Amino acid sequence: MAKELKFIDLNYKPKEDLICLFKIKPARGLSVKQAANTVALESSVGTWTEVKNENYVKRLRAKVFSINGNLIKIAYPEEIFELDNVPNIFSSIAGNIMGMKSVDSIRLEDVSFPKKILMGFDGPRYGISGIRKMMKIKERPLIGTIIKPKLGLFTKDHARVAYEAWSGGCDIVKDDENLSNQKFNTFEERIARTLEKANKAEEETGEKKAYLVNVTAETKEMIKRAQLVEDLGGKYVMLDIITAGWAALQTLREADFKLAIHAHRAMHAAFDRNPNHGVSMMVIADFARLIGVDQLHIGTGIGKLEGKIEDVEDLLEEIELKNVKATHKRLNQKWNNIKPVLGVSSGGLHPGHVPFLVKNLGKDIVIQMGGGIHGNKLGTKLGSTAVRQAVDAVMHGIPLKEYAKDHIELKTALNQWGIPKEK
Ligand code: CAP
Ligand code: MG
Repeated sequence: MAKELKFIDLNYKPKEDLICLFKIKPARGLSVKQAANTVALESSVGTWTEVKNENYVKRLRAKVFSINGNLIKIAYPEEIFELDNVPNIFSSIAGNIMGMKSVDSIRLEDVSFPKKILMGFDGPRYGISGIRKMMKIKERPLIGTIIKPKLGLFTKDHARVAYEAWSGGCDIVKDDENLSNQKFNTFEERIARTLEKANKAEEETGEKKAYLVNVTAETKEMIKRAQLVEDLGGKYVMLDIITAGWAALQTLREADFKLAIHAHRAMHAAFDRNPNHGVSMMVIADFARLIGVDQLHIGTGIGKLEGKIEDVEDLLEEIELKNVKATHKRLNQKWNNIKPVLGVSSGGLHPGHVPFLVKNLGKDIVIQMGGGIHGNKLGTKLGSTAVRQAVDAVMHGIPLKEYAKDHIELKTALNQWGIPKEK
């Protein structure tokens, strides 16, 4: 343990630094200040003992400039990073420190990027307004489905289910996170056949229909697959950004396809579920926006997966606003030219959840239902119609129960799953 707290400077006013907000629980016998010093040291230029040339690199020290109970803020001089290399940044700010003995637990709650880092990235190609323009949907939430069963369908059935969903009223059909290039449903055949159905549904309905195929794979293969999507006239690709990794997301975005990127966050909970340790979803969302996803899963606050609606609202602000204001658990961020990302609400949703989602998250979201569409007793097509009806009802300010009286698809869904009481 360092005797002098050289990495604490409570008078420091950050300028062009990258700021991190951490929640830490010091190990027994240590104060928050001592533990914070160790965090700043290990995540910048220091190690467990003094070494030669320390004076030489002094200017690159990270500085703990705020301590508020267990919440500490650390400023990292931008010079210590390769500015356009996200894996490199994570190796410092969420690297060794996550396993240090001097903290019982440590959670990176938020990060705020200085201008120089923002300038190294393009952010989303389309963002909310670009997606709305592409899909020709002005105001209402976008409606999406995930093909279910999530694995095992043969390609022709996958394409048929997609077609039914589009015909019934979905705008977006996406692969599930664990579908890639399995024998029963290979990538090449799936993209070709499903895009054919998207075109057919577009012609028949006069609406835009998008297929979000999962290109998650080793990076060269990922690029090959994205290229094929572009060549076949697709609009979107989907990437499992956590399992593929930050470098893969950078590779995909920097390849500069004309495709929108839908970011699935499978495995995020390994980092963010423990409220005292790990990396928060806020941080994941920040880097996803910085690199440039167009859509990002942010949770529901009501469906099958862990997460409070307040946290989902905070996340939505983080990815949508131009200027994000600090709260006790969040840092401010000016996003400059980086576009807003469209939030995706998904996981255990059914039509009865639509009023809650729009009330709490607004209209600039994608509402996604897998089971809540394909599980409808009337089947996929009418299951999609039921969601569309729920969205129409909410957009016209009509209670679902009333709208369901002369809309049998919605009525069926509500009979199956009900309308949850608001907490
Ligand atoms: C939803 C889903 C999505 C989750 C991801 C699933 O299906 O396809 O992957 O929503 O979670 O596999 O669970 P259902 P999140 O609609 O049938 O639940 O959005 O929280 O990242
Ligand atoms: Mg899924």
